[in-house]
Amino acid sequence: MNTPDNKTERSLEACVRLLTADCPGAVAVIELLFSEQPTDVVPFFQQFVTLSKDSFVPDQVNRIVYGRWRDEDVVAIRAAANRWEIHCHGGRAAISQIMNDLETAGGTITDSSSAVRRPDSSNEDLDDAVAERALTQALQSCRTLEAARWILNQQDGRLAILRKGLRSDNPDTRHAAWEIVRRWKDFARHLTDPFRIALMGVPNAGKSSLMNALAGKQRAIVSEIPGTTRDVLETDIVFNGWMLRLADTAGIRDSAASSIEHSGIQRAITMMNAVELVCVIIDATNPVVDEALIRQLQSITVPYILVWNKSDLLTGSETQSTEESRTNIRRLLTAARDVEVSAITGSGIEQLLAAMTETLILQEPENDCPLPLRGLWEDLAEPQSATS
Ligand SMILES: Nc1nc2c(ncn2[C@@H]2O[C@H](COP(=O)(O)OP(=O)(O)OP(=O)(O)O)[C@@H](O)[C@H]2O)c(=O)[nH]1
Ligand SMILES: [Mg+2]
Repeated sequence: MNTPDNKTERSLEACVRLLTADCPGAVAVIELLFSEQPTDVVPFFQQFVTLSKDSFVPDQVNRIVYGRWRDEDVVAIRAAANRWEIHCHGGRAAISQIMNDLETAGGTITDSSSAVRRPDSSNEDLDDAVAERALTQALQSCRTLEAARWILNQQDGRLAILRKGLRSDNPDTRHAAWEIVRRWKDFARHLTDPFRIALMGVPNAGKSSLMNALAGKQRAIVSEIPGTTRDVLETDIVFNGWMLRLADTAGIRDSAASSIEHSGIQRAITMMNAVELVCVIIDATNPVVDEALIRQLQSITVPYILVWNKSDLLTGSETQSTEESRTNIRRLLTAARDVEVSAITGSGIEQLLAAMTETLILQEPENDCPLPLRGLWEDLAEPQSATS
């Protein structure tokens, strides 16, 4: 392969900018903005990159080509006539290698926050600028490869079209665009923000043990003494490309042993309004859910899952009263899902994670759907009815 060491003399008249966050991530995107449409872009890239000859079609905008930059796999995209994007591994070494090479070749490194908005822009230009900024910010904030893929898929101009649609004078166009925002804004938000999930239940049900099992590490203190967890303790995990922020909470019971435990219970109940999913953890060998928690669950719109923990202790011949307690809980609580797990053996943990994400994400958008990323639409006035 060619390397910068045997490169031809060629000065790069382009600005080089890191579009993704200046910290380690799954992928990084480096923008190469030529001052004018380059004519000899193939030899330029060949200084650095081994590309499949057949795949390299420099005249085509939005053409994706795969190659290697020294030892790093890269994807290069001609995003516009004079604008290229190089997607590489998000580690610091890969980013600085490529940026250094481009700077050595004559490129000017510019700040990632440099403005994309020109002061004399028309509304149309502004839509393009807002769309580009929303895309850049989403890329900088996402933390998983899957989220980065969803976001990168948006860079074919569809966001600017969506933005124009939201402001369109044509009521049908405007309505269709706002429908996309209503339908997919939560999905789009969670490409960068974690879903928040509370683990709740009576003391000793195994909430902290389950949090540790889900996180794969000893994050929370576990003990056989009821009332061990006093405060909300959060930890982030990733499942199937989705970020989940789990909150372990104080066990809910009427007879709090201290004012500290009582405060913890109040915080746990308040937490229910701040999350998008509640996992009700129940000791399957002694199925109890506190009445206060049952009342809360019956009154909120947040979905919940019943998680029957300590399945490793089930013998298959539980007493009649255990069975009746289970049936009674299922009768009182209309859960989105019902999962049996063991925080100790790990059995059912995968199913619980799948149940969480399936409850949180009921549907995924089509591949060609524009996503209402943060910053793209919030400043616009949403019409009140379908005909407005
Ligand atoms: N056999 C078995 N024991 C479990 C399981 N999960 C938790 N335990 C045990 O149950 C006891 C209580 O576990 P914790 O995780 O501290 O329970 P908690 O719900 O967080 O309790 P509080 O913080 O007091 O509300 C500990 O002795 C755990 O080892 C399980 O799946 N199987
Ligand atoms: Mg606990």
